[in-house]
Amino acid sequence: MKRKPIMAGNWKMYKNRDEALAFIYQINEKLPSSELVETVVCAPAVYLRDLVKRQGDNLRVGAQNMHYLDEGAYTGEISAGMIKNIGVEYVVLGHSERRAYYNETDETVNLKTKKAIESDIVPIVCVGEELSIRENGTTDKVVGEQVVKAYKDISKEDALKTVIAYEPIWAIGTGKTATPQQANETIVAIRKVVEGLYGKDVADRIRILYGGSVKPENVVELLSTSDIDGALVGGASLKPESFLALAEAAS
Ligand code: G2H
Repeated sequence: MKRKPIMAGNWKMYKNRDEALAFIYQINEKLPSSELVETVVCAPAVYLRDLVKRQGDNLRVGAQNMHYLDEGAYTGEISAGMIKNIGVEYVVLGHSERRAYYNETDETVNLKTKKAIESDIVPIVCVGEELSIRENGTTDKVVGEQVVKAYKDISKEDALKTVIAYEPIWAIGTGKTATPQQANETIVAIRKVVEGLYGKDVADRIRILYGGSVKPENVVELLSTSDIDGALVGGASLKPESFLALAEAAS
């Protein structure tokens, strides 16, 4: 089954406005066709509108988080409606940094995933294990449970509107990449869990990305595996030339 690859940059809390705009101008014309790869930049919220206005045909913009409610007295939060309204088309949900520092749980990831789907925003649902889990051999079980909880009460049709990102926590920003075999094996296991929930057709069609110290030097090998459909990239997505090389490799 041929799945369209996705190359998504996650800028986290980096870049000032000038740098963000310069980045877009530098990559817009050079990106591979969106018919070959979906290229997405997930930027800090304050730049989203500026980036959407300047995105070229082959680039899309994503947020890094959103609330699961439509509105309310939630100081500092941003709703799905707000980001949709300014043209944002993707959102990263359940990133391990949000799980670790901002009380994101499997339950809130599920609520946010449902709200993103309802708002016609593509959720990039992150799952991943800590080093101790990898070492005690329960990765597939732990990551599988995260997937099951994230997709609770989500229909088959809606599940197909989502993207999963497998990001082993021990490989994030550490320079340690899971080997292509390790990453692919866990992604195969995630696909099995999806098959258990929704059947083989959905499991064959849903896109599952790898994230964790992906860079131009290792992306080709990662993407040449059977089940890795692209990458969610932090550090290496910050430099235009490096992000272009990643998008090119995925095309
Ligand atoms: C994992 C990844 C992006 P990095 O967090 O989501 O970051 O590529 O810097 O490990």
